[in-house]
Amino acid sequence: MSFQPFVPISSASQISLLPELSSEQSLGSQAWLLKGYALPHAGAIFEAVADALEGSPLRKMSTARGWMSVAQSNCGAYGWVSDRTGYRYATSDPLTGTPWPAMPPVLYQLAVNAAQHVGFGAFDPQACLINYYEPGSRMGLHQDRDEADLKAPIVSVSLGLPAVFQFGGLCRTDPVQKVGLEHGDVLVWGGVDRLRFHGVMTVKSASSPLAHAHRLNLTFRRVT
Ligand code: MD3
Ligand code: FE
Repeated sequence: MSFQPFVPISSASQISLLPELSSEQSLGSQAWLLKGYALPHAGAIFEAVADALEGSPLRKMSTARGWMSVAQSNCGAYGWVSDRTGYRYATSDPLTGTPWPAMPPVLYQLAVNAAQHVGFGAFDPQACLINYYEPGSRMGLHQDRDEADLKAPIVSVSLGLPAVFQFGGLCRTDPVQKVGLEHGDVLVWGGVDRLRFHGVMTVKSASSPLAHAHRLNLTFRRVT
């Protein structure tokens, strides 16, 4: 699975002049969308992710119900893995048999800062799941509940192609709110919103040849 790094279209100096691009939206009482929060760091994030993927490449994992359409890898002390027997966190990459690449400082710091920005102090993420969507990829409605520490927040960074995120309730059948996620957006959620069902609708290809060709999502979690 190849990873195509891409250059940010706008420069950081242009972005900082547009306060509306870094506004925060509240999605729940403890869930926030930080529009454009990661934009100034997009280039550095792509480089850091490309480095990590040299140690642990992208791969499509299997589940009890079939193959995932999203290609994934991890960096950090723990990585989220799935196979036909279920989901778990592992300290080694089952593909290489070696520990996951270390979490690059630029990724760690971005996650810590974003959590701090909305009031989650002292977030110390141990796992960064790298989700790579090609057009046609999706992530069905699910809860993130494989972590022993459900008190810590989760931070997710979206880059590249836009997607429609589904933000549901605590029951699978609760109505979902649809939220557009764009290049540079960061989501932070925890507390009462930590176990909400969520998913990503099928990613559409870009209409412009100058646009990004894939969607990259980084999800930072405390595991133990
Ligand atoms: C809000 N990834 O890897 S991240 C996942 O965009 C995952 O690739 C999605 O869900 C992605 O598990 C969405 C944003 C997100 C994740 C979990 C949440 C938002 C959430 C849990 C509760 C509330
Ligand atoms: Fe999730």
